[in-house]
Amino acid sequence: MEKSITLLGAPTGNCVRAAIALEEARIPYVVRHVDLKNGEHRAAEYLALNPAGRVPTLVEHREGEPPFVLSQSNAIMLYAARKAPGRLLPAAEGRARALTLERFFLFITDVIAPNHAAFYVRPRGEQRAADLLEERSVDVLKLAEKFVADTPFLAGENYSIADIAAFTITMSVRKQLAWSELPALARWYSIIEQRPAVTRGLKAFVLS
Ligand SMILES: N[C@@H](CCC(=O)N[C@@H](CS)C(=O)NCC(=O)O)C(=O)O
Repeated sequence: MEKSITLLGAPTGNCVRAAIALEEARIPYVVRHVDLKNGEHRAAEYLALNPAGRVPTLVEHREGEPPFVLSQSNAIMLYAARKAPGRLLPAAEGRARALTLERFFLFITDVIAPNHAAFYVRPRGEQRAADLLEERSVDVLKLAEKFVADTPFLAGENYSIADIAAFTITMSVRKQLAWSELPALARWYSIIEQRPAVTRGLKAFVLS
């Protein structure tokens, strides 16, 4: 059955994580740019797909079926992981899978979410709140130094969605980190950065 996938988005961390996961899972997709500056994400056509008016959105088209829509970056990552059994998330229920999900959600809920909250409140004049949220986010991010001290990846021996989640946020706060105190994290960062799928995902929403 004919199938095609469109990833709608913009050059933001949430969109790039989704793109990297699709790239790593070798899922073919086409990018459709959503112009945030001009409010395209608040237009009726986009809201029909993603009622929250946020990016990214994945739309899977199959001949003869209504489109299947995912409107959360983390759901898109899990969808990609499911299509690439064992490569981004251990397939079997068990400790390795539980640990991977633990590290994935630690970054999503305790690092990325407060960082985004800071980004939201700062331009609204809440400097102190923004500083506190950023500090809280970076404090948790720094825990990753221990995770990668004895293993190459965040959840152990294998690359996973936890590394993708951690990579984009680490990239966006890299200038705030005291890298000399984070040698294992620095090594991990340079390994992830060099992955071809990461390079492609980082470029997915760059307008040429
Ligand atoms: N929980 C959503 C959050 C999506 C989100 O906040 N996206 C931001 C860009 S990173 C956005 O669309 N911002 C535009 C706006 O809020 O107007 C996800 O992970 O997909």
